[in-house]
Amino acid sequence: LQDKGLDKKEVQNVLVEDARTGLDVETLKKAILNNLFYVQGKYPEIATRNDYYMALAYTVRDRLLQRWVASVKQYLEGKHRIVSYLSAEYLLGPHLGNNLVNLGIYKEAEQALHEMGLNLDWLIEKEIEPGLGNGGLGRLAACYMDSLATLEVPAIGYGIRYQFGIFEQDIRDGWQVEDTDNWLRRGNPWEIARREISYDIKLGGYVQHYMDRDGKFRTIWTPDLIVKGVAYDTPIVGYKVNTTNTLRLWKSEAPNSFDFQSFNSGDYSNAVNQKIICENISKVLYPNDETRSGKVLRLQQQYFFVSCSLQDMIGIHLRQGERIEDFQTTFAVQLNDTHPAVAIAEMMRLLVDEYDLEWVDAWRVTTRTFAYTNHTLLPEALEKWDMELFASVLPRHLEIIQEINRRFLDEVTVRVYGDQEKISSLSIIGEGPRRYIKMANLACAGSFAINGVAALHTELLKQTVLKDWYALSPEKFSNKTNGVTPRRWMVLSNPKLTELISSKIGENWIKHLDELKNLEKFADDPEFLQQWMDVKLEMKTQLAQRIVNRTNIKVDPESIFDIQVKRIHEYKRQHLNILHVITLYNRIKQNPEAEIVPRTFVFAGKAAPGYKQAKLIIKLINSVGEIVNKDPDVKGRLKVVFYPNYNVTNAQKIYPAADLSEQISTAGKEASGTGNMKLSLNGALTIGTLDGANVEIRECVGEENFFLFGLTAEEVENTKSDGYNPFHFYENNPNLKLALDQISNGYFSHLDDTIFKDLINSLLYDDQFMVLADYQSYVDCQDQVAEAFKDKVKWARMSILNVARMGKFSSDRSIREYCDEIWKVKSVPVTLNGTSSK
Ligand code: F58
Repeated sequence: LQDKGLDKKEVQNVLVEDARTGLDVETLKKAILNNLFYVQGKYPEIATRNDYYMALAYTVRDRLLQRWVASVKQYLEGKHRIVSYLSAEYLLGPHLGNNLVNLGIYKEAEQALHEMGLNLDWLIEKEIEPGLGNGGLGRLAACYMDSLATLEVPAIGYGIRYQFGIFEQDIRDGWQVEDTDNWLRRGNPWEIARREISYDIKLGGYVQHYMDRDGKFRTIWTPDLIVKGVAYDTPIVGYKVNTTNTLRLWKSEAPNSFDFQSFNSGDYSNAVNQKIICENISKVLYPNDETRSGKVLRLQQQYFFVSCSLQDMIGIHLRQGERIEDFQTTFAVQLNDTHPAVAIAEMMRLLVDEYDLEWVDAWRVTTRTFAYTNHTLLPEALEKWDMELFASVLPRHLEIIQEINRRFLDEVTVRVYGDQEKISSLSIIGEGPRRYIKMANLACAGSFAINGVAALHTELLKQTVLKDWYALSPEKFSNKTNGVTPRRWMVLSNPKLTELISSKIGENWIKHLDELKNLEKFADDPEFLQQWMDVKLEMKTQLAQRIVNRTNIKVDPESIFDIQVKRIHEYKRQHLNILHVITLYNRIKQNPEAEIVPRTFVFAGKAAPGYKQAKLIIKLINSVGEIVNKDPDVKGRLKVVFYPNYNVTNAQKIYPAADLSEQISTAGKEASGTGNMKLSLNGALTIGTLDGANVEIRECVGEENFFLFGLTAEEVENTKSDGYNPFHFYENNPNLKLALDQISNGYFSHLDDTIFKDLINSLLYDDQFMVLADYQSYVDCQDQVAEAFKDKVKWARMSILNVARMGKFSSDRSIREYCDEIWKVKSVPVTLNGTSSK
């Protein structure tokens, strides 16, 4: 400090509460006007809604900065192991409301704005969410960042600052239409560009080896292209603690020194082209779900963010005065699926080529640093890279992977006594007409821990896709069932239910979700039951309003809100749900007086732009809706809604209004699911298969509070190996036959009998996902749902018990398990003005 001409006292004074840090209503009001003036350059009379949003956002950011700086300082002063979460996706959702909740100043901000004649919700809704993820995997990363901070665990999340996040979905004539997500168009008050933190990343080119004067082997990698990664930091504050961790996202740019030659030689357009190529790397999030083709840019993205992140971590480690050999004492690095798995090869390259470590020493560091989470069992979704493509982007890493594989297979051959099948299953390099690299195998070989994301998923991993790895190193395997943060998914999104719960059991449950248990004793209290039903009805009424605004469909808040919101995928079986809708519709048509419990079916979710069947499912939902919603015989008893552009913002409005949560994937296909947890936590009952975390949810809430149907994972496999014939189900089930025939012959599509042909054919003659096999069991189960819903009080009681027993599914619990069992890290409370929490 003295070097910089600063007095220690002066610097510390910044931390004393002042106009930029105070949390009371008066100070907040002053700060908002101050920021309106000094940041937006406006006075109230001419300020726009966005100006006010920005003024409030900067007011909140000032308060975060104080905690953020204190956290960084405290981490650097002591010797603490830091969690480094590597994820290609973070589906954060809007920051403003969440930061107000976690800072504990939501009410104060609301009051301050109210006194200024403004409305907080109106400003919160102005924020464009950062949709830097596809779905569950990206959202899990965001929940985990929240829990790490809340549990006061030193952590950095590393990822990519995509200029365009997940596409925006619009529905036109029933079809999905994609639009680009220009989320940065109004600026981003939540990030700080750290231009001084940047790294050069090499791509392509060739490798040379030589022996230096001291007889040491040296490697030179001469790239085709160098790109620069610049750090953009976002603070992640924990709930009512000072701890504020960093989410560091990398943006790609052209290096400063860039293309002087072309420029000097007058080749201006080439220089501009090269700049564009560099900027393209962090341009757009790939929307592919589960299956994807080998795209060079995707591999470049993965390597780009992983290399920036590892160089950054090594820098932090060395600046602490530590030896490179002890890297793993400073960082525990979690690989969120295989997308960052190239980190294992990059770590070896950095240690061996740049820091001169011997191979065995480098491998020791690497294999004590990384841990790998698997998120899928679908074999077609396991990442593979064509070897030639890989070599064209990362020539040095191919050599390193080959060396890792050579040494690894030497060891394995002895262990499996030459069993060729096992050796080729464990090999990191796949043989065939074209050779390829198996990223899951690289991740397993280079990690000290491997986990699945739900109990069933971990068991199936051990029995199927990672069977030989489990046999080789059972001690590496463990289960870490997913969880969700109750801050965003209850306190922020469902304030009414939050308040009702807290009025009975206090507020402790927000940080200790197990305490929801204490609600059980109120499950028979008539007053509480009534309040519970009132809150649900109010949330349904609000959603009904949004639905009519967005889709023009009028729905009845008293009907069952039957909700399936998630990515559209055949394995998630939105088409099974729609077959049930058609079945109810047919009951009405066959007997208009039939007793039908009114239902509103809400669907939402994006289909990968290149996934034909998924897009056809969206069209089918809308086509069925068009007929059912308008048919006078239905008398409004059934409504089908496709709510467009499912994202975090919309999810927050949908979950609180759900009565019934559809978790109907083919058993054995959904790794865990997290929407199942959020819906249940918000008081919805689940209709579901024994898949993913549904199994554990059912165990917790009790089988009497869970609507179970369908084949088990084992039965699915047996049915398939016995020669499953979907056509047989079609022929022998008149209701199923009728529904499928109606779809085929154009009943829902203005007599066009061609549109849904591919979908129907795949169901009748292939049906990989057992839709027809599970149809009757599903319909029967739905009949039980309808029957149960008739008794509103009984339903409310089930709903309360359900919520009371969801404590396990907090991401705090998941993160505690990762900390204790994998990362071996402890919390480090951050003090501010002498206290560690609000
Ligand atoms: C999801 N995977 C699982 N992948 O499907 C879900 O069961 C689980 O709850 C969740 O992870 C969290 O563990 C998932 O969301 C992706 O979005 C990938 C993005 C990159 C392309 C391949 C799919």
